[in-house]
Amino acid sequence: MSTFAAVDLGASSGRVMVGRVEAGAVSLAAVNRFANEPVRVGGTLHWDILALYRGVLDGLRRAGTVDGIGIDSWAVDYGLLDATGSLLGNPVHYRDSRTDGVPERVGALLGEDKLYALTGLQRQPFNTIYQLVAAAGTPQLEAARRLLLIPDLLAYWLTGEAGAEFTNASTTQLLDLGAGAWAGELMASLGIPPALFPPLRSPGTVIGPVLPAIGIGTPDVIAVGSHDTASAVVGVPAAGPDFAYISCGTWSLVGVELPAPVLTEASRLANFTNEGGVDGTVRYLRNVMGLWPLQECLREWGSPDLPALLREAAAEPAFGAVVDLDDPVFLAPGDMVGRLTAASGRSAFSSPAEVVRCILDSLALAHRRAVRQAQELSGRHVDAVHIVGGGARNELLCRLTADACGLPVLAGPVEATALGNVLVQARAAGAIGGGLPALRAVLRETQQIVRYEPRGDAAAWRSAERRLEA
Ligand code: ADP
Ligand code: LRH
Repeated sequence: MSTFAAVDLGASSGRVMVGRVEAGAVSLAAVNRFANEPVRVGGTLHWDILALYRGVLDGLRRAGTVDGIGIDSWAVDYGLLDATGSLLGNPVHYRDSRTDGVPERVGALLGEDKLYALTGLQRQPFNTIYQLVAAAGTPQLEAARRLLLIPDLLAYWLTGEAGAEFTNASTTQLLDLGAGAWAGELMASLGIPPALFPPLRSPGTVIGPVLPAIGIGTPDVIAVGSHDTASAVVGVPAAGPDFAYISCGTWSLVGVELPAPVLTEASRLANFTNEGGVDGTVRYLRNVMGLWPLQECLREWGSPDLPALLREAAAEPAFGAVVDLDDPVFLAPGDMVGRLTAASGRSAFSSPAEVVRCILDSLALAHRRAVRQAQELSGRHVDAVHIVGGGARNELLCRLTADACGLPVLAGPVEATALGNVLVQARAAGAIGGGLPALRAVLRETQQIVRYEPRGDAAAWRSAERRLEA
């Protein structure tokens, strides 16, 4: 039996899990879970990176002897190191407002179409490219000699080895998609020093052993799909190629897996992204606002019991209020109920359950739109939608998504990201063989998956959709 530690840092929480791989089976157990609570300092929203690192170390200590460690996290954010390798300040959170107006400026300078042709990436205000343009001229950026994305930063602290794992590098909008290399000219044209970026590394390569001084033994740290969504897509238990996935947590990442990017004008205008996947695949997807609005409401209400609230929401009438969750107005933290109320056109909601129902009906509508668009834009027909991540625990959302898409929803695994992380390590260590279909077959045989059949009323969903378009 081989044992691997998966470090998975999500926007709402982090965990260290131990995956056991034996005779074509995989099992997973959590050894540490910790909250990921951003901190606003001097008007800027930061990640508490040392608290996260402490959670990682505590978890690795509890994991005991392992054959490998893989790290994945949310995309786009980075730490800057000075010439001695010291971290220059806390990484800034992608929801910080420092990039307001920057994408428009960069787009006007370089041409949105040219940027899309080169990088294949969606335009999101938080892309690394815009964060770096926003930070231009700051003493911190001037002093920086290295930029490391979050999983690469943690791997650097554990091993002393600096590098940039490919799937996460593909989310920066600074990668030349065709060449599979950093886009040096693009960086230079924006005054971003190309020398900041370390060499790329592929999922499945060994980064190096943990430094003995850390005191957790010296297992190898292995590069996985270090973008959490890349690992989540590995962890989708699909039986063939004709599936859509929704990696549903803080975000809903909705799309299909393709052998080659889609770079059409229609794709660019729909803001679909071509992110790098494991084994040379393309994650062709759209960022849908996901469970973030719900998380923010729960925070506002003082963390009430979620399962109880979801039961109440299930009893609320459908489509009482729907909002367009793709609206960037919902991106920033704070006053989510106020923003939902304004967008719904109502004067007020009468209860938290009504707000939750509005969020989930609206999220199911956004899932429907993105699943349809992914098929139209890519030409890939799908016959099922897989929901993985924390959202797979939300029965109401899974049911509404099946109804909205008019397709069966297969929900689970909840920890698809950690499983994808473990399987890529296991393959690199020779504990398991095969391509993505073989890894997914292991998941189908060992993980719990719940099936939701679509029910009736297609007309009701069409009319709710029209209400949003009006
Ligand atoms: P991230 O990786 O972005 O931090 P996760 O995949 O961990 O996100 O999913 C977190 C989400 O899972 C929460 O926002 C919450 O809505 C959902 N969730 C967690 N537990 C439950 C539960 N018991 N019932 C329904 N939904 C749940
Ligand atoms: C999900 C995620 C997503 C990115 C966002 C910044 O955790 O990695 O794929 O777009 O965070």
